[in-house]
Order: sequence, then C-alpha cells, then structure tokens
Amino acid sequence: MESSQLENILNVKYTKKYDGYVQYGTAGFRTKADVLEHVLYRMGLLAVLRSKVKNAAIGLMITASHNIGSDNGVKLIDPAGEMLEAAWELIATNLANVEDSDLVFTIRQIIEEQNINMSADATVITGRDTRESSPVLLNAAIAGIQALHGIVKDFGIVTTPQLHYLVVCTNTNGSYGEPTLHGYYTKLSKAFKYVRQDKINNGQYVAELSLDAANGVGATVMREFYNYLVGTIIINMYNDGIGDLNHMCGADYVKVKQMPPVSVPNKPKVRCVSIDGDADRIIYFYLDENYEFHLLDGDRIATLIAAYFKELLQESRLSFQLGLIQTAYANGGSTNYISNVLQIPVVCASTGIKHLHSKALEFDIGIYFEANGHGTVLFKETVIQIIKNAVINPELSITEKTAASKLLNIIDMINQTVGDALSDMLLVETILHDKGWNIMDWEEMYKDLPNKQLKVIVSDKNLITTTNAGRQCVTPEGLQGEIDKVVSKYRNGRSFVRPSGTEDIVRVYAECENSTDLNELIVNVASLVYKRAGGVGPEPKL
Ligand code: G16
Repeated sequence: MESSQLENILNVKYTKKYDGYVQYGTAGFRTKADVLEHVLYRMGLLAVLRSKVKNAAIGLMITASHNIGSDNGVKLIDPAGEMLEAAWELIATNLANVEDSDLVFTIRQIIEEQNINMSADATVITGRDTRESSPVLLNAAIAGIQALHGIVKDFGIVTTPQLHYLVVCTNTNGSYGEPTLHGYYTKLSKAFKYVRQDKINNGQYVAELSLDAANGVGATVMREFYNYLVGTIIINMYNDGIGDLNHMCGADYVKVKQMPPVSVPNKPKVRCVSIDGDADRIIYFYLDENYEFHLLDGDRIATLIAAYFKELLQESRLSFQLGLIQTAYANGGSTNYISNVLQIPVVCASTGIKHLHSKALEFDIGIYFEANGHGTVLFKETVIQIIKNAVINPELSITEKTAASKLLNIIDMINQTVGDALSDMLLVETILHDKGWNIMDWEEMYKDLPNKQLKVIVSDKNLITTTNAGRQCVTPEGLQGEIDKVVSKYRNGRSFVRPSGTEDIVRVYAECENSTDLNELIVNVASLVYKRAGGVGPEPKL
C-alpha cells in the first residue's frame, strides 16, 4: 500500500466517540472498556507500522491485567518480547487522541518520520484475556490491522506472557521455542519434570498447592497446562472463572490488602499461590497455626531464585555476574539481605517491567522482580553457551555437571520474554523441591520490615511527578520535604508516593521497623497527598 492510498483507513465503525485523554501508561492503554474501541482500532494500525519498521512480528495483547472487570486495555509487544519502545509510546498516545479528521494525516506523518516502507510485509500476533469486552476490542484491533493490509495471527485467549513467548518464538524462527501454545506447555513442563526426576527425599516439601487464579485467563490456561504436569504436582485451583475477575482475589488484592483471597480454604500451613488477571504476576502466601496471614511476594521470590542460582553456580564452578533488579516497592529487608548476605549487586529501577527488563540485560544473569510479583530472569546468550559446554565437558566432576545441567533446564523453564506467573511458579516449586523446604523454611531466609500500600484518589494524578525511580516527589513543590519530615519520626521509616500508570489513583507506600507505627506513618503521608494534590472523597484518617 502506498502512503498516498491511506484514505480507506477511515472506518465509520471505529470513529472516536470519547473526548477524554487516554495515555499509554505503565503497561499500555488502560481504562474503562467502553471508551476503548477506537483506541484498539488505531493500535491495530500502529502495530502494522511498527511491524514494518522492525521487519518482524509485533504482539498486541488485550488485557487490563489486575484492574477491575469493567476496565480493559491494550499493549504492544516489540519483536524480542520487550514492551513497546518509549518513543513509540508517545506516538501511540498521540495517535489514540487525534480527531478522526486528523487520523490519515497522523498516520502519514508517522510513515514519513519513521521512514516506513509501506510495501514491506507486516504481521501482528494478537491475544486477549477473558474479559467480556475483549472480543469486541479484538475485532476493532483486527479491523485496524487489516486496514493497513497486515497479517493477523490470532491466538485467542492467552496469558500476557504466552503472547510475549509467541512473539519471540515467531521472530526467532522457533529457536527460542515452538511458536504455539503446545510448544509453550511442552518446553516449560519438560524442563520442570527433568529437574525433579532424581530427587528421592524431598524433606519438608509437599508437591501440592492451592492456586487462586483471580477468575481470569490463568484459570483457563492452567486447566490446559495441568495436562502436561500430570504426576509432578497437585494443583488445587480456586477462583477459577466463575466469580468476578480480580474481585477480592488475585495477586494484586492479596499483596495490597495483605490478606487471603476469597474461596481459598483457610487451612494452616498450606502453600498458596495467587496470580493476577492476565497471569503475569505471582505471589505466595500461607496461614500459620494461629491462622495469621504470611505473604511471600516478588521480593521473596527474587531472593529465593538469587540464592539458589548462587549455589548452583558455586556447585558447577561457573562464574557469572549475577544482578538483581527491584523497584522502590521492594521491602528494605529484602534489599539488605541481597546486598549484605547474598552479596549480589542490587539496582533500583522505576516501576514498570520495561525499566527492570532493560537493567537486567546488563548482567550475565539478571533477576528482576517487582514486589507485586512481576518478574523473571534473563540470561546472556554467551552464558547459555558456556553452561551447555559445561554439561558435556568430560573434565568436570559429576557434581559440577549435575549443577550445570540443572541450570540449563531451569533456563528452559523460565519465560525470559517477560514475567510469567505460571513459569515463575514452576521455578519456585523446583527450588523448594530441590532444597526440601516448606513455605515456612523459605520465609526464614530474612525478615521483612512491616509495610503497607494505600491508594489516594485525587482530581488529577498527574499533578504528582517523581524522580529517582519514583522515590522522590518533584511536584507539588514542597510535598517531598513534608513527607521526609513525617518519615524521619519513625525508625527505619521509608515512604514514597507516585501516580499509578494503570489506575486513576496515587499510590502511597510506607515501611518502618515497628508495625504499630506503620498505620500512622502511611495515613499521615496519604493525607499530605490528599491535601496537596486535590484529594477527592473522604480524607485518609487514622
Ligand atoms: C502493570 C505493570 C507492572 C506494574 C503494575 C502497577 O502490572 O506491568 O510493572 O508494577 O502495572 O503499575 P502502576 O503502579 O503504575 O499502576 P499489571 O500486572 O497490571 O500489568
């Protein structure tokens, strides 16, 4: 198609019917589902242009992940499975907001500025979660893709990480894995079974867990995946699709509220897992003998993985540079443990997978996790090759080779394309199984500082701007100074505020040594935000 023949992209069905401003945020566009149709159509157009620029397949995922069921969203996935490049997020925001009368002009402008060869092929790989609004939005996206003559490869209902996997497999001609869902299940389950096979005594480990699937796509996918895991682990699934999506369940609910989800039986000492609405986040939890709730979040998962990898590297006598990437939400207890006990370098990145992923790429083995349970591990190609050589090196001892071979299989179990709740669950289960640990043993690695999160509704969340990986507030002027003053009153106190990129709220985080002080600390900070940034509704109170 020539750029001069663009008039037919004007589609009366997908004209702009919403006047509000929409923004490509932390994880794409995310808002009320009923205002998104034109945005999806336009993202279909944009995905084709991106595919032509990159000369590779692009992913388009329809989901609003942890948000309530009436929200929806869309994110574009770049060829190597990464989130859309930042410069194109701005292009996407502009395209989503222009008036219909400027649509052709804007598309032509993108073609010219990006020097796009319109006769090049374009492929867009699409997928969606289980939200009621997703099929209609998918149709809009497909209409956009086809208007610019792109090829659509639709995989229907998939988790976000599965779509990232499919994009990477397609673009690597299958060298990362077979570009099908069967390929995904087979690759992960085969590696999982291999690492578990020889262990006879599993100590305190029990191969059975409870899974809270947030009533989302994770339930649909887990039913299929379970067929590939038969004989390895018993997974008792709850919140498996009947109730409302993410309502009083799912990883975000459990992490933020620090309480168990509905429907999962209250049985002490049972290892429980919560995933979120598109199965890219995971957290563990359990109830102790007094029915007290214990959370093992993304920080705990990251430290478990880091400590295990350190051991495997020592056993195999391989030496690589390990690094761990967290965000400001990481508990101070975990950061101290990683730097002082594990002695692994820690980097703090801004919230949002794209920031963590790019920092993790700087290490030989980069482990990244947000405290909310979104994360994975990245291995440099050269590292994988060295491990492969070690496995077949006749000069290495049995112990060294066994450790290297475990590492190699673990690499296959990990979805390196993005944080993946199901792959992460297999990895945690592998480590606990290998160490013979129950969930209490795992929790004993270090102590968390008491911590809490609150959401404050304000008239315009963008009045709050931050710097230093979201840890310091720049505007409203003076707010940071006031927060610092409050925090200074509490031993080991830390608190920060930032506008959410996925919800219309400001997030407030606080931690301090004494749990009885925590509520006072966070409410005081939340109340400063309320007063200085135009709080809406009731003021946060003790
Ligand atoms: C998304 C992002 C995560 C981020 C979370 C919350 O998760 O992928 O990286 O931590 O939103 O972001 P914010 O604090 O900006 O609202 P998900 O699981 O909702 O896609």
